[in-house]
Amino acid sequence: MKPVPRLEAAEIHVVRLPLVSPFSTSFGTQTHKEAVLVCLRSDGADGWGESTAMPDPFYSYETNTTVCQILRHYLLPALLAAVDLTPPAVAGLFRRVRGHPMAKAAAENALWDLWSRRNDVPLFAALGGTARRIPSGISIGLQDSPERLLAAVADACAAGYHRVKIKIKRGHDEALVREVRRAFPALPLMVDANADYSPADFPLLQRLDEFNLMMMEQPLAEGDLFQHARLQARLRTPVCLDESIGTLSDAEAAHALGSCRVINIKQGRVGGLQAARAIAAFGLGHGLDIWSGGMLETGIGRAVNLHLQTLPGFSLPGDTSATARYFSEDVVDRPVELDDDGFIGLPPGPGSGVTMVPDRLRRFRVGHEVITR
Ligand code: OSB
Ligand code: MG
Repeated sequence: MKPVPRLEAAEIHVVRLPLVSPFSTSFGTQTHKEAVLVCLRSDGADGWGESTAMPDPFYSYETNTTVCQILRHYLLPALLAAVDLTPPAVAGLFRRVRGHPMAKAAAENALWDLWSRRNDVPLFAALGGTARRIPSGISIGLQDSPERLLAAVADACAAGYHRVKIKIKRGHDEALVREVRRAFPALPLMVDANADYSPADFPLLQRLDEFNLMMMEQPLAEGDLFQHARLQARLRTPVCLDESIGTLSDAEAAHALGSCRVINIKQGRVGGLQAARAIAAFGLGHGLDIWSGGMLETGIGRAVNLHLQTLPGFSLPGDTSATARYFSEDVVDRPVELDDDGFIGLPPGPGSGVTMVPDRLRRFRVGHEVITR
């Protein structure tokens, strides 16, 4: 790939957007989306990236505070100092920093966007993907009552989502899944536990086999590939790993151990698009189903997730749903919408295809800093 002209400046913006409705998982409830955005500038062009970290270390150890600190002191200075910078070279420049994949992904995403805008190609083409419409999927948070859950699933079906994921946690599982399955016998349905269960719960998790779920996402602890393998051996339902897969070697180990049959790739969780692409290629070559997760991203990260899903290996609908489910106003245009048949078109034009709206950025912004050479 052709290098971008030397970067002139890098900016960190922290935005906080109210969610249209609260989103609850086994680890907590979010009423707002607070995200760290990175803007890279070179020769009159801008590239934007978004971190998938949250304010609290409940999904992963990173927080928006650690993301800002790692970007400010290590990652953005490394990009500003680099000559002959290309997106695939970023992972090498960042290698010295241990961990912090969400900080790395935000910076790398911004460079992919900048590179493809400067070269007047859509992001999917820069990544080597094939233009196609992306099948939508939806992740429905824990609800206050079974009636509300059934209503939310009915809404999702009416909107045309290709598959429905519902969150479960200890004590809010078997009976809920039974009711949803009874009301929607043919629905492509799956559950996500966000690591809430332990090996003591194997009997319960085995009873979920009865409901013909597409998969069971991250039932056990993040670091526990061994117990996931023991569980998968006892289940007919495929296990899908989310939190457990931080690197390509995690995917290799999970496959070798038989810990899962499916991987939810979040490009933020694995350190960016280059790493996500490598894991998708591994999945394709080894019979693992792969799909793209989501982290309630603003339009910046949501567009990246759509482009990512044009790559070979993304065999199942992901968690990319319509912007209006999350935000009444986003920081970028245009919002993601579903076609009549539940597909999502790629944002048109070069780069990620979405455009920052400066007035909205200013209104939602709770932090801003400029890093110079
Ligand atoms: O486990 O996939 C998850 C949101 C925040 C943190 C973790 C998860 C999720 C989702 C929502 O399931 C996916 C989305 O709608 O973006
Ligand atoms: Mg998950």
